[in-house]
Amino acid sequence: MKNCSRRTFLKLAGAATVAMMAGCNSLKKRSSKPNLVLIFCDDLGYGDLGCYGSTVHKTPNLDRMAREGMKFTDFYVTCGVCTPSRASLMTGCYPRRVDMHVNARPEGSIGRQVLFPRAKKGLNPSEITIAEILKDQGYATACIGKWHLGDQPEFLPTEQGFDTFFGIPYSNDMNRDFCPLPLMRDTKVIEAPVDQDTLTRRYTQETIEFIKSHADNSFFVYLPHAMTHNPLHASESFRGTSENGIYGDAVQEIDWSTGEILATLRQLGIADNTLVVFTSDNGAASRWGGSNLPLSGWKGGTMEGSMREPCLMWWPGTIPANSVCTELASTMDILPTMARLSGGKVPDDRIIDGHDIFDLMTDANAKTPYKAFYYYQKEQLMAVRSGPWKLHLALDKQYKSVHHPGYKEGRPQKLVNLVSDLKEQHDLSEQYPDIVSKLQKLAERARTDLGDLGRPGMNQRPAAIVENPIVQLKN
Ligand SMILES: [Ca+2]
Repeated sequence: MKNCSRRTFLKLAGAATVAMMAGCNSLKKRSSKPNLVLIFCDDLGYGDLGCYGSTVHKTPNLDRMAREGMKFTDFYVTCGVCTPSRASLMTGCYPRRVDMHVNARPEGSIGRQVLFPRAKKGLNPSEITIAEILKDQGYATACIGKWHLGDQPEFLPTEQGFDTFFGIPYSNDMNRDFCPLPLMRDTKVIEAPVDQDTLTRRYTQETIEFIKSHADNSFFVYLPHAMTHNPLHASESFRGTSENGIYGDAVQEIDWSTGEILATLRQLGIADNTLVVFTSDNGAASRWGGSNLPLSGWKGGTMEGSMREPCLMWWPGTIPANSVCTELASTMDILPTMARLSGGKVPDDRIIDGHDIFDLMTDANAKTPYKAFYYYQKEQLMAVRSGPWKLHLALDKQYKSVHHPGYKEGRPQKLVNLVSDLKEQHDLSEQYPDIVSKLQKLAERARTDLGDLGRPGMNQRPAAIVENPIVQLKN
């Protein structure tokens, strides 16, 4: 009897130990902070993925990511070109807020909308980036890819919250005689000009290695691809594989890359503790083979095709599978959302424009936190959206284009309903004067807050200017 009792006791004790261990494990799992992976393509259009309607690109991995996660239909960037769009992603603010809409070229001209090699300007180190918030929460942080928020030493990713940087400091078409396109590791150039055919593959390898070496801790990988920005490149094994030339090959290699990253997370058993976000910095450009269909407009403008992007979010067990979010969200929301998930805080000593959208990611009935969304081009307020309505504002004059400094003639206002008129063709301003007036009031609020052409905003913060930039990239 005693023996039996003892055996029973041992058995029970053993079971209790197992239960306790299981309890510890699940507690550990629940309380550990989620890993965060942010994949940011360059100039990839709304219509470039199979799950967004592309018939010329095969994207089985991204299509599977959409089936296993959430697809956003109304996900915006804050500007149709690289630098301002990335400034928003990193800070959670409109580019106007952080003064990253207008660049300063080495010679001082402000004709362009993005930073050029040796620019005197960069994202002010006093801004608080996503990486800085996550680093404070104990995350290992890596930037693997294109930075484009300043190439001077004080602006590089390693000064903005990233433990490591492997990538190019600006766009892949900025390959100049005086400065061949550099591949950098942290603050050092390791190859120039970089062999661009290899970039997507090497970024993927670096990402997988970083994930593997930090699988036991919380990590944040920011992976801003060089593709599909012109000049287009793909590695040998992807060349000629698509029905859409080199552009399609590059898209398909990005699809492969994403599949490899998700497979790594599954193999390591950390998929259910990792949020992966996949999106793009602006719409496809008109000339290189991309598609923004069914939207109108191209990169560089304020039509939907320029500023609305494909966006997939994947977190098995947390984000419902095969779900679609049609509410308005933006890249500015990534910082507040990731801050919350990490247990960190959104900075409260400054205005942050983005919102925590965890509810949108997990609750089909959640509504957008935006009362209004603003479309700026450079420092000019072009349009405002509220609900389904978008008002293209009446302008006395407007910027010519991304590549041509100067102004062209103005335009009359145009009110469109984005639900019934995705191509923004039919002006309804005469039928809905009350809506026009409401949107004009919202626009005026933005002008007071953030400014407009020739009108300073009240709540802008300065970018940093370097008077005598060090040309540290020239080896
Ligand atoms: Ca871009």
